[in-house]
Amino acid sequence: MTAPESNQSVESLKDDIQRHVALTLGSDPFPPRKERYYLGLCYSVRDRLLGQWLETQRSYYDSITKRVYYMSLEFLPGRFLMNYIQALGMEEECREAVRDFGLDLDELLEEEWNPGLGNGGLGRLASCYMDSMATCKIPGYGYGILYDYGIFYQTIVNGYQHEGCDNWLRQDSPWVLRRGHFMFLINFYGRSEAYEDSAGHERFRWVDTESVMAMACDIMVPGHQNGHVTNMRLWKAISTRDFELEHFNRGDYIGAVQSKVESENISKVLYPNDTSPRGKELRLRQQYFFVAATFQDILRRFRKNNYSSFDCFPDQVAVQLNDTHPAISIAELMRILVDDEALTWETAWTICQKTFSYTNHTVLPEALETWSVELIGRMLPRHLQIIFEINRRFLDDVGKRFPGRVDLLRSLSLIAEDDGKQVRMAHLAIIGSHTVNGVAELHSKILKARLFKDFDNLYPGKFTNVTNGITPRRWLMQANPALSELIGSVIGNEWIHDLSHLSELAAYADDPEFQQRWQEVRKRNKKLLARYVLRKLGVGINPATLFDMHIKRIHEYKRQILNVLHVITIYNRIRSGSVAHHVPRTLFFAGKAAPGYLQAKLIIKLINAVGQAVNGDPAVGNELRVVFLPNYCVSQAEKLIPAADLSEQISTAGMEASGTGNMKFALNGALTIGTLDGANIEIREVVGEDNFFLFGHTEEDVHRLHSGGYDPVQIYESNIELKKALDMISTGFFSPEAPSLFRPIVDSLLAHGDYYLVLADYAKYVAEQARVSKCYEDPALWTRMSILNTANMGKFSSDRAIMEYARNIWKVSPLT
Ligand code: 26Q
Repeated sequence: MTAPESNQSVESLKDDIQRHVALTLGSDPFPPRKERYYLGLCYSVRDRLLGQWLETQRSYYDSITKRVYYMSLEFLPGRFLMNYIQALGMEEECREAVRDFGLDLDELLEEEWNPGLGNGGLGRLASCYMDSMATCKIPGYGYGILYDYGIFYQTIVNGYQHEGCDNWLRQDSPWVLRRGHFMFLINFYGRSEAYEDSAGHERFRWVDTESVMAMACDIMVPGHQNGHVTNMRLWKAISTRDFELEHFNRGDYIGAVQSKVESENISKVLYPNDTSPRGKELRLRQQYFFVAATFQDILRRFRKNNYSSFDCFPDQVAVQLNDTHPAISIAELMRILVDDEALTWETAWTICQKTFSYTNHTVLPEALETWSVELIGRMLPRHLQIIFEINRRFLDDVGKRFPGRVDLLRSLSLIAEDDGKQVRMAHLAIIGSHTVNGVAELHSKILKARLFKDFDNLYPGKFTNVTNGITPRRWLMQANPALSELIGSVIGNEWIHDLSHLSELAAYADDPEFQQRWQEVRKRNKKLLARYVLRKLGVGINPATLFDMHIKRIHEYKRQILNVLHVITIYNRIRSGSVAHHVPRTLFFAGKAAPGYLQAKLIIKLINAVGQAVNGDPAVGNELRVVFLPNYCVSQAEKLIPAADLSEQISTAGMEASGTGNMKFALNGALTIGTLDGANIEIREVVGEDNFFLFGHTEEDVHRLHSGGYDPVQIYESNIELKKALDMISTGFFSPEAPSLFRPIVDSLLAHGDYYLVLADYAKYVAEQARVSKCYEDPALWTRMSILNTANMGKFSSDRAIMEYARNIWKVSPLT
C-alpha cells in the first residue's frame, strides 16, 4: 500500500470511530475516552467485515454445494477485536488511528470481555475449527447456544475457589448480531399420539406440547485475509406469545411474566462439566432446544435449494456432533423425516447415517453421557419412542448376526439397565453416524480396542482418528507477535496459512545469532508476563527463572497433585540444603474446578497453601515460587503460553483424549514434560525424542496396574522424599490452622488405591524434572530444543485437522 492511500484509510477509520462514538453510542467524542473509543473501533471494524460476511453467505446461498454443520454446545472464541483486525489486515492502520486519539490499541483490546461459552478443550477446539473452516474456505456453519452466563468467573479467596457469575452480555456485545426474523418454535413435554393416515398407515404425532422460541444470534468468524467469513449461529430462548396469552386470559399478569421468564431460562447458563453430569433436566432441555432449532434452520436452507427428494439430503448436509451433547439430533432427524415428511423408517435411517458423524472426546466412564428413560420420556416422548425403535431394530440385527450372544446385546444396547434405565448417548451417536472419530491416535486406538470394541467389530471401518489441531492465527500470530516477527524475518509469513513451513526454522536451530534473537524474544515475553502477574496479584516474579506451567481444568486425571508433590520435594531439598542441579523456578498454575467437584477444589486450596508456605519462607528466597492465576480463560492463556519454558502435560496415560494446550506450548517454543498420553505422543514423534521430557507408565501399564496388584502404600513406604511430602500434607504442615484439611487428598492416594497412579509415576517424574533443570543450565542446548519444537509443530495446525475432516468425513471441498 502506498503512503497516501494508507493515510487515507487511517483518516477514514478515524472518522468512522468518531462517528460511531457520537451516533451509535450517543456519546461525546471529546475528550476521547477508552471505553467509548474501544466500542467505536469495534463498530468500525465490524462494518468492514460485514460486507465480506454478506458476500460469503450470499455465495453459499447461490451455490448448491454441500455444507458442514458443526454442532457444539460450547464455543470458546476468545476476544474478537484483534482477531478481526488481523483477519482484515488492518493492524497498523488501527494502531495509528487510535494513537492519533492519544490511545493505545493494546490497552483498548483489554476492554473486551472473554465470551466463556465453554468449559475448556472441547469448546476451544470448536473455535479453532471455525477459524480454520473460514481460512480454508470450507463451506459451513457453527451452531450452538448464546448463553447469558458463560463459565463461572473464578476468584481465589483465602486459597479457595469462589464462583461468580459471568454476565458477559451485561453490556451488549458489538459482535452478536441478533436476527429477530429467524425464530423457530421448539416443543417440549406433551405426548406422542398414534393416528391413521389417509393410506391407512399408523403414524405418530407429538401433541399437547409446551413451546419456546429460538432466536438466531450470529457471530462472524473471518478467515485470515481471504475475504471469507463463516457464520456462527447461536440460539437464544425467547418465550412464545401463547405462553403469556394463557395467563393473560385468566387475568394473571404476574403468572404470565413468570412463565415467560422460566421458558427463557433455557439459554441462561452454560453447564460446567461436573464429575457426574447426570440428571440435569435443564441441560437436556438445552440440548434439544439447540438441536431442534438447528435442524429447522438446516431444513429451511435445504428446501430453499429446490431439492427433488430427501435422498439427496446427505449430499447437501454434513452434521458433525461435537461429543454426544447434540446426539439427540439423531432422534430429531428421524422424527422429522418419518413423522413430518412421511418417509419410510428405512429411508430415513439411511439418510441419518449418511448425514451424521460423531467426535468422541473422552474415555473416562463417568464422563459418558446418559439420560434416564424417565426424563427423556417425559420431556421428549416421541423421541424416546424413536430411540426404542432404533434400538429394537439394531438389537434384532445384532441378534441375527450373533445368535445367542446375550452379553453382546447387553453391552451394545442403547439402554443401560444397571442404574435405572438410562439412554447411552454415545451408543446412539455411534449407530446413527457413518463415522466416529477420536481426537488423537492413542485415544482413537483406545476407542476401538477397549471402550467401543464391540461396535468396532460390528462396523469395521466406522472408527477413525483425526488428531486435534490449533489455529496458528490466534496461538502464534496473535498471542506471540514478537516470535511471529522473528520467524517471519527468516522464513517469511507463509506459515500463517500453511504451518508446515515452520520446518524451515530447523536450519537455524544451532545458529548462534538466531539463538540469541530467539532468547531475547522469549525473555521479553517472560518480562511482559511478570509485569502482568505483578499488576494482577501484586506478586513479584523473576523472569530469569525457569517458567514452569500447569494450566488447564483442575482434574485428578490431569494430576496437578503430582506437580505439587514435586514442588514440595524441591522445597524440602532447598530447606535441607541438598539441592543437586536446582535451577530457580517459577511455577504457574491456573484452571477452574467444576463447582461440584470437591476434590478438585481442595487441590486448588492445596496449591495455594503450598504457594503460601514456599513463597513466604526466607530459606527459599528466589529459588522457588508458586503462583496460582485466578480465572483462567482464553486471553489469559494467550499471555501465559508465549512466556513458558516448560509445559506440564502429565496426565495418567490413556486418560487425556488429546490435549490441545500441549500443542499451543510446543508451538510457542516451550519444552514439554509429559507422559505417553493423548497428543503428547504425536508431539514427541515430530519434535524428536531428544527434545521432549518423557516419563511415566504407558497406557498398557496403566491398564495392567488397574487390573490388580498395584500397591501405592508400598511405594509410599519405600520412597523417603515422597513419604515426607505426603506426611507434610496430611499432618497439616500447609494448613496449621486445620491440620486434617488435606486428608482427603492423601487418602485418595493411600487409602483409596490411587486410581490415577500418582505414586506410581512420582519417582520417574522427579528424576525427569532434574534432567529438565540440567538442560536449562545449558542455554544453547535449551534454545536449540526450543527452536526445534516450534519448527516441527506444523502438523498440529487446525487447518490440517479441518482438511482431514473435510476430505475423509464430510466429503466437502474448499470453495474456489
Ligand atoms: C456433559 C453433560 C452435562 C454437563 C456438562 C457436560 C460436559 C461438558 C463439557 C462434559 C464434557 C465437556 C468437555 C470435555 C472436554 O473438554 N474434553 C476435552 O476435549 C479436548 C478436545 O478434543 C481434548 O483435547 C481433551 O483431552 C478433552 O479432555
